[in-house]
Amino acid sequence: MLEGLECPAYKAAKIQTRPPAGLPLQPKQIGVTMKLTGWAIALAAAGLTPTAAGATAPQAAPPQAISAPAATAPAAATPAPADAAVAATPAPSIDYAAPTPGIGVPDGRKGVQDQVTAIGQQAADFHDNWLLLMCGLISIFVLVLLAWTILRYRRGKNPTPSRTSHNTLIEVIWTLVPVLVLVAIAIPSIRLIRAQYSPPPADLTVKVIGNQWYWTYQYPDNGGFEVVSNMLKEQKDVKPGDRYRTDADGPPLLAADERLVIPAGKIVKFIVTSNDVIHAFAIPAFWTKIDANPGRLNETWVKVDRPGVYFGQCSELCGARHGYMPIAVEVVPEATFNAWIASKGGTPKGATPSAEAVPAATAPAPTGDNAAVPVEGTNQAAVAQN
Ligand SMILES: [Cu+2]
Repeated sequence: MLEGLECPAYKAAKIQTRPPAGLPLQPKQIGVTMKLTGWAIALAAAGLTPTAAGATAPQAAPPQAISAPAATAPAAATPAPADAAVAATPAPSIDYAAPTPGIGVPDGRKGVQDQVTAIGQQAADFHDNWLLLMCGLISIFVLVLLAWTILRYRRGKNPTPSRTSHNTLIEVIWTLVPVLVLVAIAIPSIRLIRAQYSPPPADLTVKVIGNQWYWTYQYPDNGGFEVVSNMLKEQKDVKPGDRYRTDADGPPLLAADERLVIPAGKIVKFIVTSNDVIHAFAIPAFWTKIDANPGRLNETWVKVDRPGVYFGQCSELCGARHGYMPIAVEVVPEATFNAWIASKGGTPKGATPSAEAVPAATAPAPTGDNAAVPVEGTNQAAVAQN
């Protein structure tokens, strides 16, 4: 839908702001890029009237063509379905687990998802049992006070209003009580922020990179291999023989062809950055949300004890296909994690790379559909369609 609304000025600005491949952005360039992006957004907003949308729609490619390249690029690189390609890698791959309904997946319930990290539980408790309680009590108090004033002091009941203008006791109360309310909110908030931003030493570091419009996950502790993760499309949207989403992969718009796999019970540090525009790495069940900025490394961490699949999404408006860059995290026991690493050509942390693992780790392309080749394919396809 959004693609059709993209105005030519926005497209032109996006092409201008894309840095040349291989050149890191300098601070000055980032400033210029942000300025141009700002103008582009303003121009895009100006063009988002129904008339403008109608006028630009015919220039846009048909929906299938737009949604096609990202997810089919890996399949195009390897004509066989992705499952077959994974099976052909040197070490045995792991079977991805099916998601558990209601855990790590939105299921229509209101409120925050069930939290699976200690910080998430602390934060959800603070929100549900303290913030909401205080909001409720304050709202009821104000409502009752208002109703009482309206009824008791209406003109019919109180024809001669009092001319009292000061009351020291009440003034002290209505100054002190809000201060106490703020202190009662600030203390647990600051405690929570301190816990979030002072991570314990990491057992594993994963570099998370946002791209328009997919994620790449690098494992520097495990030989530096990279996983490219694209959204899985529905069966009706793919060519016959290409991989499509099934319920075992996850819900529509959240299932990804490759998952971010991490070991259970370990401190995992995520270094988050971007290759193009600002994205955001967010997984609701972990209480994790952090911006992926080009030219910057942001850091967050999780420790998940429960093995399972947890879904998130890019949470920063990053362009036409912003809604199609899900994050699928699979938490597995350590043995399974090591098997998965080996299947991707990596090595367990601290282990000396074996003779066979070295070339695979330094040149991930031969490992098949998830390696460097689809990055180019996907990116170029995405650029070409704009
Ligand atoms: Cu994004």
